[in-house]
Amino acid sequence: MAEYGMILVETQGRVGVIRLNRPQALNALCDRLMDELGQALLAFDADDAVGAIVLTGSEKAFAAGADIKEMRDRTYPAVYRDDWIGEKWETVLRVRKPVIAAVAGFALGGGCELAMMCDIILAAENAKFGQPEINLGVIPGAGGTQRLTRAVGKSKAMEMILTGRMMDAAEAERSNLVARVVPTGQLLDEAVKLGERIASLSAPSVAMAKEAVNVAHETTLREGVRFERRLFLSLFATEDQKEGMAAFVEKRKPNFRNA
Ligand code: CO8
Repeated sequence: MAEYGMILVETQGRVGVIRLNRPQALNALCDRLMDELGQALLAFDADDAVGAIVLTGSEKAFAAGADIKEMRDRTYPAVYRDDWIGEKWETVLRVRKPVIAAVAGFALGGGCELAMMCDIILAAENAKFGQPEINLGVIPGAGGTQRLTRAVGKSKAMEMILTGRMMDAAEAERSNLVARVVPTGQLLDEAVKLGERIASLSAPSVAMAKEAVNVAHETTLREGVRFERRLFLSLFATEDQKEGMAAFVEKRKPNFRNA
């Protein structure tokens, strides 16, 4: 497995685990970290032995945002020319396998945006989510105004983005920002367990289910349902559909071959 300087990467069973590991800066998302994260995500996505990916940080911080020290002197012509955000920040959106964000501690600014780009957020009891960019004289830049609003609704998103207020884990669960809250010490185990469950299922149907849910954010209901139907019907071309339904009828566990 590749060696990285700012992340730790391992597999636990069929789950690829990426841990952001820049403790002295609360996992602030500098360019190098984002490059490494992108490489690790694409490597797991290409690895047939991996069925789901968990992205996590430390107990104190998932990530306290983009690196303010690195960002402060950037100029508009340079960030525009380099397609800074698109290039470095959106790799996670290209991953076809499910990505679970396991969030403990701070998920602020770009950290909250990164978690929201993942497919499922599991929160530890000590998690804190926020978009504090307004305190720095800017606004969210990696999708925060859009994804937070879709997740929690306009009023709460406005309040958080206009004031920088943080939301704790209980509020995040109530507001549908996260799937579930778990005890802080059990976060990684719970995330890996969830990843294992997903990885045990048929990979083509998992990938298509993810794609179909994501389309709900991008299109009308009518088009979305049409898209879902096309994917649903296409799964009848897989061996796993025959196996899954035969196993049900024969009252046994399916043996999916991802084919
Ligand atoms: N960038 C750089 N360094 C950071 C960051 C950050 N975002 N957050 C924390 N650090 C550093 C601190 O500077 C400090 O380093 P040092 O010891 O060298 O001074 C170290 O981490 C520990 O931090 P604190 O001493 O501040 O720890 P506290 O426990 O007292 O406070 C907080 C924790 C509340 C999380 C506090 O650190 C904080 O407010 N951090 C900044 C949060 C923030 O504003 N995030 C938004 C950043 S802007 C952004 O994300 C825009 C994204 C746009 C899209 C992406 C484009 C690339």
